[in-house]
Amino acid sequence: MRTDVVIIGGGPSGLLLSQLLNRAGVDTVVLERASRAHVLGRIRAGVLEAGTVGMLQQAGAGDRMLREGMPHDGCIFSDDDLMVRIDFAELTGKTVMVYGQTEVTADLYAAQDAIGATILHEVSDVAIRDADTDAPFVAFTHEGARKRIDCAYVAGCDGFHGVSRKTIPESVRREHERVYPFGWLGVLSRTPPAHEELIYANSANGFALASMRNPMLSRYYVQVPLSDRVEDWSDDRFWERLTSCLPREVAGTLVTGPSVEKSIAPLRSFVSEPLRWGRLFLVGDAAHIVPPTGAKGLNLAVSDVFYLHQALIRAVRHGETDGIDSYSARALGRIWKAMRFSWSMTMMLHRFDGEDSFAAEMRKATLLHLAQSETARRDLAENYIGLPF
Ligand code: FAS
Ligand code: PHB
Repeated sequence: MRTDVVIIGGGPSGLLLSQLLNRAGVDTVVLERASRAHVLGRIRAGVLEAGTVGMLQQAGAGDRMLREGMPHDGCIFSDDDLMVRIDFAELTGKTVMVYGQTEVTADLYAAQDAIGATILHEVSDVAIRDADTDAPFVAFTHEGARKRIDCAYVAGCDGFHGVSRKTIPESVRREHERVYPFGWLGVLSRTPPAHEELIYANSANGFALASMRNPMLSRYYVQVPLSDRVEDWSDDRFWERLTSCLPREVAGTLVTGPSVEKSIAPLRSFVSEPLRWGRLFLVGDAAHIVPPTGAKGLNLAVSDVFYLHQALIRAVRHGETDGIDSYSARALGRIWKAMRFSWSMTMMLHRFDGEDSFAAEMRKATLLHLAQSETARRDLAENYIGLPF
């Protein structure tokens, strides 16, 4: 087989890149390790930046999002009972879209099917070969047979545990990491959301987030020690902790119910540089991980796709390499700013075991300053709704 671009990974970044390239006349093959059902069963991000909304529309995969998604003008930060509203619309003129990554992935699969894109599921033993030459290829096993695809370029959209990043020699890679000493226990429940907007709650009992998917599907998170396992948390224990973290005026009207999904995600900040090695390009979680505190993970993957799809179209269709030559530096410029925002939000809102009273007072002062300074609220809003591509 031969194609223009082999895309490793059929998550949101791989599917979006495939959709944009094919619509521009660049042929692709997507290689996905899991089954389509498994990919579609994942529950992850919930907030889309304005740039992401635009990219999905540009890809022809935005219609259901515009019908069923919930535009949000603001969100709340709370410190025990103090509630501070960040008015995105007033402070930046922009809003965000609350629409689950699960739905984004389903819409991208539907759009890919509509154009007859090639997506091979349940592939294994993917190996990227000769990426540092002008004739790269990808070997893999599919339906019991070992296969090979020759291509012009390879896009590594295979997430943190994929093969793409590790294909770049360690001597070339520069990795930066911060692993946080806690995780998020997430619950999905068929109950009305605690509040009409998201609440990021700092409290004496740690961090909690009240989010949603639709008017009868709520998504909640509480901070838990890394040593905790999902089986340590009954629904009752979860609701009790969430209630203890939310402001009393919200907790008092919280509707609880059985969890339909419950999982623990560790938190880390991670960047691997450069994003390019020869004809291999890293995209999304394959290159970087952010703590979900800033709602940046999925959105950062989309901005990588914004830069790379333009670059690959210029290279494949017009033989111009300026875009691929500048991709890594351009994408990293935005990645580091989103990395900083996600890190600062995580430090502002989480209790660290063994922290002293000074750290707790710093958190309180940060939230109080947010309440009293429009400049501080505008800075947070500009980062939350998404910095320009
Ligand atoms: P993905 O990891 O989504 O997709 C990579 C794909 O590559 C997967 O389908 C995988 O099966 C496939 N793959 C891996 N290795 C392969 C191989 N060797 N060969 C072929 N295919 C391979 N972000 C937020 O903004 N908010 C959140 O609340 C949030 N919660 C999250 C919770 C969890 C548990 C996780 C893991 C992530 C969360 N994220 C969140 C971040 C998440 O949304 C990612 O940023 C987003 O999925 C990035 O998309 P991709 O880069 O496509 O990577
Ligand atoms: C979610 O709804 O899953 C969500 C929303 C905002 C975040 C993280 C997760 O910052």
